[in-house]
Amino acid sequence: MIKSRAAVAFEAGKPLEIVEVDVAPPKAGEVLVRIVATGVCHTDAFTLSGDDPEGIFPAILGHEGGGVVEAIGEGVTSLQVGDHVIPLYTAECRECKFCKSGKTNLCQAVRATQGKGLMPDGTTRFSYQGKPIYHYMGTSTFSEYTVLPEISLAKIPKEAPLEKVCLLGCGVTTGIGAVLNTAKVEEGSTVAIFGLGGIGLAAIIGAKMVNASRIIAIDINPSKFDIARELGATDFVNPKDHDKPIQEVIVEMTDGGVDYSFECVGNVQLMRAALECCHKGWGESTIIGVAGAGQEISTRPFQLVTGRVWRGSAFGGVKGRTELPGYVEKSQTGEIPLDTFITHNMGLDEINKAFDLMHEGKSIRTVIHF
Ligand code: NAD
Ligand code: AHE
Ligand code: ZN
Repeated sequence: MIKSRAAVAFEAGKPLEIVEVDVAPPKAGEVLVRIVATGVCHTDAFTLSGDDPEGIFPAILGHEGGGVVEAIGEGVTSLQVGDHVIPLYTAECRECKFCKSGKTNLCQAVRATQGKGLMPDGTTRFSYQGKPIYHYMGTSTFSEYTVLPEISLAKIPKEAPLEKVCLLGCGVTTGIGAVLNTAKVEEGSTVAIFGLGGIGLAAIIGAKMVNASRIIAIDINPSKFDIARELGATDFVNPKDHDKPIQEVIVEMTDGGVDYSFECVGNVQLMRAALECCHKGWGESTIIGVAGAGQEISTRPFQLVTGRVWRGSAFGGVKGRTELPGYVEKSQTGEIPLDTFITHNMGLDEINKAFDLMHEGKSIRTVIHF
C-alpha cells in the first residue's frame, strides 16, 4: 500500500475533498502510475452532479491525465518503470471483437468492470480509512497515484510536457478525432460547431486541419468567440441574438444547411438543432456532448428520410495506444496548440475552483498540477 493525495468525490453534488487515500499495488496486467498533471473535463462535472447513470460514489474522478509509470504488475510487457503515459478511458486491447472490427475504437475488454468503478478483477485499488473508493472511467486521474490496466495506457515520448499533453487524454483528442475519424470531414466542407468549450474548440482545429471552407462557431457565451477565431472559425453565432430557432439561422446562412455539424454541449434540444441545420440529402451531425440520465433526443424521422445522418463519437473514434503518440507529436510541432486551451493552472488543493471556473464559463481547461 502507498499513500496518495487525492480529490475524492464522496457524494454527488458535493465538492471534492482532498484526502490521503491508500493505493494497493498493481495486480497482474496492471500498472501503477504517478499522475503529474490532469485536466478537468465537463464530463467530470457531469458525473459529480449525479446525472451520470454510471456515477458511483465515493470515487476518484478525473480522466484527462499525464503521468509516469511507477510500478508494473506481473505479465506487463508493453510498459516499463519510468515510461511516460496518458491514461485511456477507452482501452485498446487489440484482441476483442471491437478492436478487430476496424470499425470502432470502443474496445470492450475492460469496459464492464470500468463502468462499475472496478479494476478488471472486480476489486478496487483505492481505499480510505479502510473503506473502498471506486475508480472512475478506468483512469481516476485526480489522484497522485492511480492504477490502470496495461491496455488503458498510451506510451508517449518523454520529451512531451505531461502538464500539457494531458489534455490529449480527452478533450482535445475528442474534438479533433470526431472531425477526422468519425465524421471524416472533407476539404471544402461547411461545418457548424455547437459549444465552444475544450471539445468544440478542438473540433475547430480538426475542421481547419482538413481545410473546411466555413467553420461556424456557435455558443451562448460570446467570450468564447476570440479563441474560436484564433483557431480558425470563420463565422460566429450567439443563439441569444436571434428570435428564430438556431437551425433556421444556420440554414439561411449556408444556402440550405451545413455539410457537417458537431454538438459539443450535451443538450438534447441543441442536438436536434445540430441535426436539423445539416443540408438536405447529405448533411451529417455528430453528437459528442454527454446528456444526463433519462434524457432523449428527438426529431422528425423525415429529417433522416431526406438524407441527413445522425452519428455519435466517443474519444473522437481514436484508438489511444496506436494513435495518441501521433497527436502528441502534432502538439509538439504546434499543429495542435495545447497552450491555447490552458486558461488556468493550479494545485490539487484548488480543484473545486477549477469546477467553478468551468461552470461560470471562465475557463477552457484548467490543468491541475500534483
Ligand atoms: P465546457 O463546459 O468547457 O463547454 C461547453 C460549452 O457549451 C460552453 O462554452 C458553453 O457556453 C456552451 N453552451 C452551453 N449551452 C449552450 C447552448 N445552449 N448553445 C450553445 N452553446 C452552449 O465543456 P467541454 O469540456 O467542452 O465538454 C462538452 C461536452 O462534451 C460535455 O457534454 C462533455 O461531457 C462532452 N464530452 C464528450 C466526450 C466524448 O467522447 N463523447 C469527450 C469529452 C467531453
Ligand atoms: N456514463 C454515461 C456516458 C458518459 C459518456 O458518454 N462518456 C463518453 C466519454 S466522455 C469523456 O469526457 C464515452 O466515451 N462513452 C463511451 C463509453 O464507453 O463510456 C452514461 O450515460 O452511462
Ligand atoms: Zn472528458
